[in-house]
Amino acid sequence: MDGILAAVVHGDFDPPARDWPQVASQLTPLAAEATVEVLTCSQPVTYGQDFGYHWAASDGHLFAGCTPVETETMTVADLAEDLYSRLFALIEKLGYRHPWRIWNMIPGINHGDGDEERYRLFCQGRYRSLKAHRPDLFEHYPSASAVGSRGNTWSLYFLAGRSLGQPIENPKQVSAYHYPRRYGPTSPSFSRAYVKTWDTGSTLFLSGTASIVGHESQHPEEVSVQARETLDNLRTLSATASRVAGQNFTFTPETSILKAYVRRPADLGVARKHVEDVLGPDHQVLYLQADICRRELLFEMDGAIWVSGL
Ligand code: 3EB
Repeated sequence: MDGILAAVVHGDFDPPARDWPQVASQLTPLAAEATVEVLTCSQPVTYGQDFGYHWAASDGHLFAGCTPVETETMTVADLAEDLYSRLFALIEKLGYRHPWRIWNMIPGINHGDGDEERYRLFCQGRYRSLKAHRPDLFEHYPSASAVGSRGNTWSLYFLAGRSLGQPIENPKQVSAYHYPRRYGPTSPSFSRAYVKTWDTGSTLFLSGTASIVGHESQHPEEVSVQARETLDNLRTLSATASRVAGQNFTFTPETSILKAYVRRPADLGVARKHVEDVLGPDHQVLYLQADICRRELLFEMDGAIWVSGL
């Protein structure tokens, strides 16, 4: 099959069976009943299932995803470790050893107090798996998002390839993998962004980006200013990536896609107004209800920018 790599389904929609992976994000769109993200590809694609993941592979890259239901038999950290260990086994087996971009949707991400918060336990499990299987990725992590879903089903999907890309950090933010102890016993294993360049162009993957400066959350409980700070961080990231990679990554409706994660559905209007003030009204942004990995954060965005024709 030439053309479709995968579909990521947001919201209440059960697509008819297809050859390609169809992964439910477990998140609900705020401005539509359901939205399907279709990942396309200009090369022939083959499909399969291994280690609990549905995958799609072209010559250049691999997509895979899984949506395990959480049961009481495993702790959050053990489940995260298991998902990542199977991810590493899969990319090893298929020969796409370099993860570029990972999305993690974690049920009840803010449940539990202090170091027992589920996000912190997730970070521990992810780190344990990295340490066991891929210490070469330390501080050379893929781009990622980790947000909270409702219900008891996880969603983890990713893109990987046969060659390395370039991790990018945000000079305005402490690298997440250097966050101080107060955010948890194991700092989060992701890079702020990741550039992948090949023959026909270059893609900048932007990690989940929130209203954090240094390592501290800014403007707690104020969604409007959090949106501004988030967009400012995204702009700093795209400028940094452009300099590092010698590319011109810009946010235009033709060259970028964005998702916005909004914790409280009632904040959609305010969040959207601030996004449109900065990006203009023509930019397509997919608004999803999601919990954010720190309780005081109400808003986060991620996305990608591409440049074609090198
Ligand atoms: C932050 O900047 C917000 O643990 O993989 C953003 C993106 C966040 C990815 C992850 C967490 C992750 O710390 C949270």
